[in-house]
Amino acid sequence: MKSRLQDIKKEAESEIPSVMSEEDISSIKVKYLGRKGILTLLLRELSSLSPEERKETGKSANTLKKWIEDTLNLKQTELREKGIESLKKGFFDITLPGRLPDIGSIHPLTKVLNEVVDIFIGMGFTIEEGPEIELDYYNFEALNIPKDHPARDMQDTFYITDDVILRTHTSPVQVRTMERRPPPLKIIAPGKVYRCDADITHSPMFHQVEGFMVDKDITFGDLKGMLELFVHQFFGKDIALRFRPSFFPFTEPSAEVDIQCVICKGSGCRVCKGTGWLEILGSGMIDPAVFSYVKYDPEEWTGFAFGMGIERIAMLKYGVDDIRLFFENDLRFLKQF
Ligand code: 2U9
Repeated sequence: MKSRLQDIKKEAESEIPSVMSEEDISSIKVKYLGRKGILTLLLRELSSLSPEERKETGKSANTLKKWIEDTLNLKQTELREKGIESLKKGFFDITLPGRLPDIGSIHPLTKVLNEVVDIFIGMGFTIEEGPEIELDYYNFEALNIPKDHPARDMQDTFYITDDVILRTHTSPVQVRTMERRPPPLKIIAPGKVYRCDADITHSPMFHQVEGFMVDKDITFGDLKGMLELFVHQFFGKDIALRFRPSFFPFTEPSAEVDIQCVICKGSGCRVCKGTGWLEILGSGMIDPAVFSYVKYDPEEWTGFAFGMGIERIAMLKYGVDDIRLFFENDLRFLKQF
């Protein structure tokens, strides 16, 4: 038994100092100290020895048992500390939050378009839509735009054939609506329009919202009231506006609307070119010639109309100085809205 103990001791001393993992530690524990472990079995056999031998071998066996237990405990502590050190070296911070997936947001033009539309819905207007590929008749002819008008030029309009074009404004929607429905009408026409033009304030495709109201006894006063309400809701109650005489083939009289510069509040700056005012939309009383095209009696019905470019309104509201930023899809720009 003495020599068996010697063999166990030799084996333990040669293999325990080289353990590399927690798995090694538990399998060595089982091998020597488990219920059927080699040292456990030897300790059980001690009772068969004489008292003298039992005392001597028992002492050596218990010393070996303690050495195995202490060495394995030490090894376990060392391994755990090493593990933490190697985690630290790899800068692995388990408290960092995980990476979130990119989440989309409403495009600033959609946001502004929806805001404008919502304000007019609040005043009782309803939405009408129409085709972006349009007939010359609805885009120009029925809107009293003469054959020699510069807007009809190839330089300004995208032609598909002689009679078919990409619409240059959403006004044909109103003409089509009047053909389908008798007055009174109170509609807005939002949508994409196309013009052969590109620089920092013009894009070949842009968005418009046009409004249109036809009824008995509609006056320029109704137009002014509605547009004032719109400006105060969209830009703020403290923003002044003015109506400046203008000309459009489809409205008479016509006016352009300016608002007090939203940047300098009227004192003059780079954005308003020192004038203190910014042009935001065009408007007027519907020309009786337009009513004649759709067989509305101009003696019985009057109406007003207005139109605005959404990109321009968005640029003024948010101080954006280049229209192309809306179409480049740079997330650093889009995330600001
Ligand atoms: C019908 C009759 C009249 C719509 C109008 C304007 C004035 C106007 C511009 C604003 C900036 C176009 O995007 S823009 O370049 N629009 O100035 N639009 S009155 O008048 C109509 C529409 C339909 C049947």
